[in-house]
Amino acid sequence: MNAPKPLLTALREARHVVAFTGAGVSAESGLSTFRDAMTGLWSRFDPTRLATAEAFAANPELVWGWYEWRRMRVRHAEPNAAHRAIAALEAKVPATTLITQNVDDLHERAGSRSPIRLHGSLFAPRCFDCGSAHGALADPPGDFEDGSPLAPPRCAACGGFIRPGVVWFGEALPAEPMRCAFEAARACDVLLSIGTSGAVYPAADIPREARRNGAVIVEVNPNATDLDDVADFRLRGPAAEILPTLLAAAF
Ligand code: BJW
Ligand code: ZN
Repeated sequence: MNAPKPLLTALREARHVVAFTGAGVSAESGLSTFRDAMTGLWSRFDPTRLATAEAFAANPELVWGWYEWRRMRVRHAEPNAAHRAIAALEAKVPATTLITQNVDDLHERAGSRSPIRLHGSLFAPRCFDCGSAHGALADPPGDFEDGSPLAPPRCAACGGFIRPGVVWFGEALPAEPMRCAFEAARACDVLLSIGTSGAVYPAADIPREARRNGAVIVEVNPNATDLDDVADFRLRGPAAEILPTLLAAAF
C-alpha cells in the first residue's frame, strides 16, 4: 500500500489521534466479526438476537453458553499486527486515544494502556438482577462443547443469574467512557476508523462527531462501510497489513 502524501502529513502533524476500532481489528486473530458471514455451529443464530437482555431473560443458558464459547475463543487468540501497531502509535504520539467497540482484551494484551470500552468486556461479568460485579470466571467444565448451553453462575449477593459484562442492544452505553470518547472525538486532528461497519449507534456517531469538528477521517477496512461518506481516506485491506505499513511510513 502506498499511503497518500497528504495523509502522511496529517498523521505527522497531528497533536491528538483517535483510533476507533471494531471487530475487524481482531479478525486476523481468528475472532469472528458480527456482520461478516458466521461459520460453524452458531451460523444458524443471528448474533443480534443473542445480544439482548430479553434473549438472556428468556434463555439464560443459551446466551451464557454462547458468551462462554466466545470468551474461550478470545482466551486462545493472540493480538495481531494491527493491535500492536495501535499500541506502538500510542508510544509515538502520546495524545492518542483508543476507543474500542470490542469486548475482547487483545488491545490490552498488545500493550495499549487503557482503551475506552464502549460495549463492555467479556471479562467483567455482573449480576443480571442487582448489578453486583462477579469475580473472575472459572473455565467452563471439561465437557463444555463449543456453543452448547451452559447454566450461568449465581450472584453471591442476591442469587440472580450472572450475565456477560457487555452492552446489549437497547442498553445504554457506559456514561463515563461515552463522555471521554466524544470529548476525544471533538479534540482530535486525525481519527482512524479501523475494522468497523459503522452500523451500530451511538458508537458510529464518534467518527461523525470528529469529522464535524474538523478531524481528518481515515478508514481501514477491506470492505465498504456505513462510514465511507465521512472518510477523507479509505484504505481498503486487512488492518494487520494496512496499519503497520501506514504507521511505519508516517513515523
Ligand atoms: C476487517 C477485517 C480485517 C473484516 N481488517 N477490517 C440510531 C439509528 C438506528 C438505530 C439506533 C440508533 N441509535 C441506537 C440504535 C439502536 C441500536 C443500533 O445501533 N442498532 C443498529 C444495528 C441499527 N443501538 C443500541 O441498541 C445501543 N444502545 C442504545 O442505543 O441505547 C439507548 C438507550 C439510552 C438510554 C437508556 C437505555 C437505552 C447499544 C448497542 C450495543 C451493541 N452491542 C454489540 C454486542 C456487544 C456484545 C457482544 O459482543 O456480543 O456490540 S452489537 C455488535 O456490533 C457489537 C459490536 O461492538 C458492534 C459493532 O460492530 P462492529 O465492530 O462494527 O463489527 P461488524 O461485524 O459490524 O463489522 C466488522 C467490520 O470489520 C466490517 O466492516 C468488515 O468489513 C471489517 N473487517 N475483516 C479490517 N481483517
Ligand atoms: Zn445480584
